[in-house]
Amino acid sequence: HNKETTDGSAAKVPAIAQPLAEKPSDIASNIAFHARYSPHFSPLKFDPEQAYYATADSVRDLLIHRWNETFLHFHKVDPKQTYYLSMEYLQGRALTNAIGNLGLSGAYADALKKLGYELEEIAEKEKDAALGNGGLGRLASCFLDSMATLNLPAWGYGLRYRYGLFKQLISKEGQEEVAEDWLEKFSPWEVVRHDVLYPVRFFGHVEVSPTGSRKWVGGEVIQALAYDVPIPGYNTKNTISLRLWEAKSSAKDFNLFEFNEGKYESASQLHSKAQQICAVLYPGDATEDGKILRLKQQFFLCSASLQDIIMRFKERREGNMAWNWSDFPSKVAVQLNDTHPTLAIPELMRLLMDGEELGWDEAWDVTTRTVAYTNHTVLPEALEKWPQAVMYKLLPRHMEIIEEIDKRFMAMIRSTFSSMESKLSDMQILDSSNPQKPVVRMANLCVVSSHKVNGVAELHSDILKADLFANYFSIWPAKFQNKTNGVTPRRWIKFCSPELSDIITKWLKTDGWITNLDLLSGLRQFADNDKLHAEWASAKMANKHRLAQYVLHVTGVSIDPNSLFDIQIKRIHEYKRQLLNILGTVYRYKKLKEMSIEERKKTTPRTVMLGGKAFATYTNAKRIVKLVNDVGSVVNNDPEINNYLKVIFIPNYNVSVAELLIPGSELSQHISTAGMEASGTSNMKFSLNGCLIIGTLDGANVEIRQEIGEDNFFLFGAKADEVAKLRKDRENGLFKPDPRFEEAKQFIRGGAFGSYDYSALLDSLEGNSGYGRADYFLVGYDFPSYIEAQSRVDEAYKDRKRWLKMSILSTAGSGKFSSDRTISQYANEIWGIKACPVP
Ligand code: CRA
Repeated sequence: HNKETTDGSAAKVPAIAQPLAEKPSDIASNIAFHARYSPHFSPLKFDPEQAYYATADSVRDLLIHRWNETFLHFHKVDPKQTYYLSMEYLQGRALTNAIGNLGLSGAYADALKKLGYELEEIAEKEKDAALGNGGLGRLASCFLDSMATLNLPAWGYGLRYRYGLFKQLISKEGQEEVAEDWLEKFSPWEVVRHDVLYPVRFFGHVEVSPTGSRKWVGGEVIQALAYDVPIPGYNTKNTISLRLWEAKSSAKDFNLFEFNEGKYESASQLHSKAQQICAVLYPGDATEDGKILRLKQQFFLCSASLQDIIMRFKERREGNMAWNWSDFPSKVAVQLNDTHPTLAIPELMRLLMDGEELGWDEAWDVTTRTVAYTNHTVLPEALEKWPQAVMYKLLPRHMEIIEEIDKRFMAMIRSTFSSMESKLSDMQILDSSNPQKPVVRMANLCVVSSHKVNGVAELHSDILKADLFANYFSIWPAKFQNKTNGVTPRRWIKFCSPELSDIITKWLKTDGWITNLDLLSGLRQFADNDKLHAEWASAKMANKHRLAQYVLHVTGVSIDPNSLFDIQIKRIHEYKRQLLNILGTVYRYKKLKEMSIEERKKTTPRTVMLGGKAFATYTNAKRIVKLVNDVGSVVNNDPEINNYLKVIFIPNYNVSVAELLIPGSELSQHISTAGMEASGTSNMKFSLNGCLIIGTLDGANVEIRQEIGEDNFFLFGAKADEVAKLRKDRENGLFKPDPRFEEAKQFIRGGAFGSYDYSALLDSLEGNSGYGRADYFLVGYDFPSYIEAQSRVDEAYKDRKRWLKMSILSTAGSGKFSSDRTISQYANEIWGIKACPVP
């Protein structure tokens, strides 16, 4: 195989004896080889877990081979590259995805059969890599898949958290969090790069030289060590990198003298400080210490990544005397995934000015042409504001730079847009309006310093322009764009629903839709076809059976695959209104109780499933989790009702659970208060899998409804532009609650679901809410139209032909929501990068 190492320098590498297997028999011997020679396991055993690791190792050989070729090719061609900076990646499992992207699913399944195993059984041994919280992190992972598949020269950068998102246990008390040890044994998908190591400084002070140049010195210095995860594209050789940084202290930071004197803790102080940085995803930031740690994480990601980017930029210019720093933006695009990596802006300025000796104007020009920012939320609590005092302490030089950016920005407004002067206090980066607690507004820093700013769905981008960033939009209209989110069709239909995928391929007479999702529209012409209906229904039913088995396994409750499977899975948040769902379900239960047996028999049986994690300190979200579980305990054990309704809380929702739930769903709920869900991405996955949506006109729902047709979407609720007035009315006592809403709440308050006191949760929906913002999320206002939309769902489900047609049309209309489309738009309209396929 040494002939395959294309680059001349690699010719020194001796021939590789171990074959890169692609045929089942070779793969089987390759897996056996890894099982035998892996240092991690006893050679006498070949249990499913060992089979997983050995299989992963054999896939890894293939990936590393392609990865090296990709890297060498990019190095040779030297195209402009995108660097995606994100504090979160929700990668989930890698094995099925990697094998599928390599086009080797069948070969691996056959090989494992020879060894006595089913591929699915082996794949389940893998732990989810959950280095993210929710949609934003999963989006980043879908983007990587699309970048690789589209052959784009791109890298992902993130942090290698020791513990990812917590594991959720459900007990009588509700949610419990325990650390999720995704690295318990090891991850076969990461390669540590011992030679890729950068120093990252914290604290210290700024030193001014006699010539006036400034330098950041002192403080503590932690090393950033690279761990690379290969990201294979689908049906291409291109395999790109997700580079995750780990924090390390160096041996010289270990005080052997102190240690020998018995001062163990102080001897290894920096070691434990380094360990803290990447210990957990998103530590709580309510305390001063927590804030510093979170800020340290953010800066650690930004500094290490930029040093790496600059190093690569310089390396590729070696031997070329004519290069100039102003070329940097024609080789490098940096995308900030929300404000979390905002510090990349002052860090790039610092590296260019203090390190490379550029003047302010040149550094500013390079920085602003390089960096672009994506906003993912308009929720005020998620718009980061760091106390200036904390920033001065941790990053003194960066604060100087931020102050200068702010000063120059204000001067520019005064001189060029004098009519905006009255808005300056809103637009400023530094907000000192509260002298007790002056802060840095990270979103403002991003907008001022980026060449492009985008929202993640049309409605959300419009809200940014009209509301959150309206002042900036008036001076820089061309800066603002929309990039509607998307999801990768590989993971989210091809691999998680192979039966349905095969049917689609058969009817479209091509599998081209997997990389050109618009082709799905070709299914429209068959939407009434009885043969397709039969195939479609049987694939859906198989997925429902698989899901029912899983539910039985994790909850002990058996559910009926002939009932309507109704699913809401996402982070638990008041704005996402799981409470509306459960109140609606409680109302349904009460009505069923009141019916005669004959009447009940005419209803549409439903299985309502909810899943999602609540942030550990978010009390109301945790109460919602408990309420769902309590309602489930009563309903599922009520012999009169449990043939017509079941309520299931799916524990520990994560990427691989989603891969089971979504293909098996028929109705999914995307019911946020209009204007609050920036996009949503699971809505796209459901609709792609032929699941119908009940939803509000919010986020990407708006575009999904446009694409699949109004008749195929169960719409209800207030519109985004009505929300402000409805809240005002509510505060002014003008809201008259629907009796059905009162009835549902009363039923819970009366103790129908146990003795737990839900008044604190339910009071948040009343005029007497402790927040002074009664029913801020308009659950009461939207309740009647929600109940009515649910009745329309029940009716539609009774008409099988109609339902199947709607289901097919949902899939047929989902072409727009491929992350391939989203990423092509970023590539063309923001990054200016082109495909660079490995020959
Ligand atoms: N919570 C939005 O709320 C959106 C994703 C990805 C979110 C979702 O509506 O689909 O981003 N916002 O764009 C966010 O994380 C910091 O803001 C999300 O995942």
